[in-house]
Amino acid sequence: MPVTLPEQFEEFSAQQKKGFLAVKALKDQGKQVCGAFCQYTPAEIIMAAGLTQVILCGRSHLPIKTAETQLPANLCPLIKASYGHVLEDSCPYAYFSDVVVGETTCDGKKKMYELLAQKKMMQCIHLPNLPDYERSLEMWTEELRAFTRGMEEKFNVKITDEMLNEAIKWCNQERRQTARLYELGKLDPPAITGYQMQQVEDGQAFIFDRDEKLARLTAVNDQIEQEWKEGKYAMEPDPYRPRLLVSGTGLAAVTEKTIKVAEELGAQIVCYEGCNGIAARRRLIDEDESRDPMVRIAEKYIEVPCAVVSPNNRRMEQVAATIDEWSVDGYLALTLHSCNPFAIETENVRRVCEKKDVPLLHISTDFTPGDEGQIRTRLQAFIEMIRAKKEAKLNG
Ligand code: BJ8
Repeated sequence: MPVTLPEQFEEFSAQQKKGFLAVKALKDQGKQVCGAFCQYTPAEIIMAAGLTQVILCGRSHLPIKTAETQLPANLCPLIKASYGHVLEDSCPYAYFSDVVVGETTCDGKKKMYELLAQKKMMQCIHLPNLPDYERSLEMWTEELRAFTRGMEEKFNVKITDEMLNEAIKWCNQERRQTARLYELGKLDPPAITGYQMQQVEDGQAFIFDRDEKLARLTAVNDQIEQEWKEGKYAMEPDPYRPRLLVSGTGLAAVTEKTIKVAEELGAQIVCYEGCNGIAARRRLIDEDESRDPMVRIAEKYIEVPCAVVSPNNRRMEQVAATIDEWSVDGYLALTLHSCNPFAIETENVRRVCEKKDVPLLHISTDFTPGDEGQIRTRLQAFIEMIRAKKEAKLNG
């Protein structure tokens, strides 16, 4: 019997709006807020400093016009939307941020941060470009120490090893639960859709009470597992349903016209890969307290499989392993207009997929609705092709 689990998923998707009030309540209580854009942001250090982390990535096309008064039109929509919100004071999370963490990822973001620094207090982290270069970890650890000192000075706190160890344990618990959500995508018939995964994933970022966040993530996983065991599935059993692996940044802004449509057209999104994907979630921080916590934090974040590092071999290994483990039939690469790192790297991902005989569809999009029809047509052709291939294979 299919089940949609409507209430709990809607609750998560409504969380962003509730988060507006929650962040204001935090400020009313005198708490400090740290805005961030990127998976390289070391959440453990921010937590140890006593700040609440909020996500500032723009997800609407509305502030883009304002941003284009200062930024080039042919820039990634995520950068323009994020900056436009700050110019307009239209994002409460940016408005209430006491400090904004930037990171030297892509050129567009780096240069936007220079402008942002004239509007908000910022602290930038300098990333190594070559993640596996032997001196990179050393440099990156020192960079995180400098970041820690900067937070200590700005907020007049002392960040101890004990505080970092506690934050490491808490963030690991959260990672275990979000990894568990993606693990549910392995089940066949589906226990959860990719759209539902996104709703939970997106909504949990706007729950600022740590205990509540962990409890709700655990509860939703437990419930989905239990309902699957009772024969309540997220989709009807179908041996020919194409199982898709998805990658992309700024997904929250494009989920409705891509992921949701792919599943309406008969596919199932079984997992996500990339900086926010399964491998990053499974990669916990070492909890061995006899070792320097800063080194352990650095070891984790240097492994973020982002296209801004070169070469990004780690991501290619993760794509290959995820295809096998999740029995993937097709790969959906979602990139944003003018995002060169991910658009170019998609060619390397395509080569990995070819070796696995997994077709790849690359959709480059932005935050406007103008390409919805074209995306639907392309997804339909892709899903029909995979379905026919699967039917032919299973029927000999
Ligand atoms: S760790 S993926 S969150 S940088 S889409 S702004 S790269 S031009 S978002 Fe990202 Fe951190 Fe990497 Fe993850 Fe630039 Fe591309 Fe725009 Fe991007």
